[in-house]
Amino acid sequence: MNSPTPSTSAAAGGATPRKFQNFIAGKWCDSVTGETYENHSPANWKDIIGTFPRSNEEDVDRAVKAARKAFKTWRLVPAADRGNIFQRMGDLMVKHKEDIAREMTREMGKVLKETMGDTQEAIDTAYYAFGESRRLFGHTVPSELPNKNCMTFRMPIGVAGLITPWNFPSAIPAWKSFPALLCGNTVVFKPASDTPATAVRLVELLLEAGVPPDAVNIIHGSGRKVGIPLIEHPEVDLISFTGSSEVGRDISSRAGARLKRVSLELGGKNPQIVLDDGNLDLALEAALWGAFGTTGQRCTATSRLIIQAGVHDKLVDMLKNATNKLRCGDGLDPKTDVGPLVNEAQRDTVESYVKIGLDEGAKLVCGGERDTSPQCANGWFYRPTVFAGVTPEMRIAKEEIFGPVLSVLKVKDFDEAIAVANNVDYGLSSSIFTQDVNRAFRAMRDIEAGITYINGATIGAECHMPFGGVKDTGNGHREGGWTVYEFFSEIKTIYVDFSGTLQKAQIDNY
Ligand code: UN1
Repeated sequence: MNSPTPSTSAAAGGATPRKFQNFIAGKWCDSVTGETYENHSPANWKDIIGTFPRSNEEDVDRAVKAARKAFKTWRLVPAADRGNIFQRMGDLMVKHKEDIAREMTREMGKVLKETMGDTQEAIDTAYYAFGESRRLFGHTVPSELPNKNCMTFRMPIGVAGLITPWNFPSAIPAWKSFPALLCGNTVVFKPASDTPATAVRLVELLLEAGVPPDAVNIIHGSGRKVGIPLIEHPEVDLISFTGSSEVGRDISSRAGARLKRVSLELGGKNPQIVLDDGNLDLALEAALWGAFGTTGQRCTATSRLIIQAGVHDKLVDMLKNATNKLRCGDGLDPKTDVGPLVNEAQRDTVESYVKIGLDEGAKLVCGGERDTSPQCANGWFYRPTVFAGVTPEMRIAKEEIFGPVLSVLKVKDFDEAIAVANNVDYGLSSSIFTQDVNRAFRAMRDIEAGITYINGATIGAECHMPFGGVKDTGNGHREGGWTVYEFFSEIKTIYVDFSGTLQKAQIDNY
């Protein structure tokens, strides 16, 4: 939770902070607990974004019951009509794109160019949902018996519990809730407690676009008080979660014990490989963007740079010069390259990993400290950090840090690069810089990851492509693209017999 250390009794400028509410059963309301928490801007502790309900399992129960009731009618609305709502949603988000992005930067810190991108990803997801509404295909298949047809339909499942992170406060809730609703499910949404205001904005726009009020519910609060009751509620049919592997494991076991469908999008330790024949200028740009974009707080962030020996020293030198020039500051300031960490705990984690790296004997190339520039005085800023001389068994080479820390590993050849890339428990994104088509294709085949970029950064997935990872990064589902529609619907198989006789499969025809 984004609570400040210094005293912050008033919002910047003295204005009373906005009081945000839950949206349950078609009404904006406080939690039954009556308790609230404040959320502060990570770039400036004195700026209070608003107060938000600290909800509990009673709020969850009311929301799930409303969503269950709404499911009865929403599931019967023609998919194309549901789709039209997402066309309007896309149009509304286009109209409000800049305000949404500005509020998002204020709320979670990343620079405006990136929050505009985050909002654009949600817009693209809305228009994609509109298109998919007319493409929820099933199959028609010949029967093994005469005068009989076989086919499948995609059916809505029920109530979807969506638990989302703070690093993509528009895009990730959009890429879960739009397909969930489009497929005819209803939604109970628990946003991250660091980005509740962006989540409220999304729900307001969904309502304005025409989603029926009790088909979408939002509940603010902690994972323990809201997330767990949502996962365990008997009337929630499916869960979609993006966050850490540790929390994902817990969700999986709770959902598994109740035989619920669950999609998990978890951690990463994403490698960018640069071979001797790679374009170094592009590789540098990609590494900076991949490692320090969103202040390194992406599941897809580049956290390992695996460089072949022939270009290692040169690229590390280029990286050092370029990283030292990056300016930290408020993401709304056009001069800023890198915003703050989202909260104090996140900065503490980064600091502790830098200490671990130093203790393990890695060589600090640059960064490794808080940013003490005047514009960083009241926020959770940390200098973009590069470690060289990192070996595959070090913790900074294996564990997800979720901050602006890049570990550089030197390798002798392509085979070693792939072996090092695969030497982690995660497998979300990956990239390789090479001009050699044979090596590029071997990398596509051999890197253990859900996503591989050839001559690109590890970040920047497009909304119409499957998104997700292997190993501890997930449980086999893919968000984004056509595949997320498979998660949010289930297949019903239909047999139509027009023979006028009772035909018995496997008996009458043999
Ligand atoms: C995440 O890293 O948590 O590919 C999501 C990207 C974005 C989504 C990232 N489109 O970097």
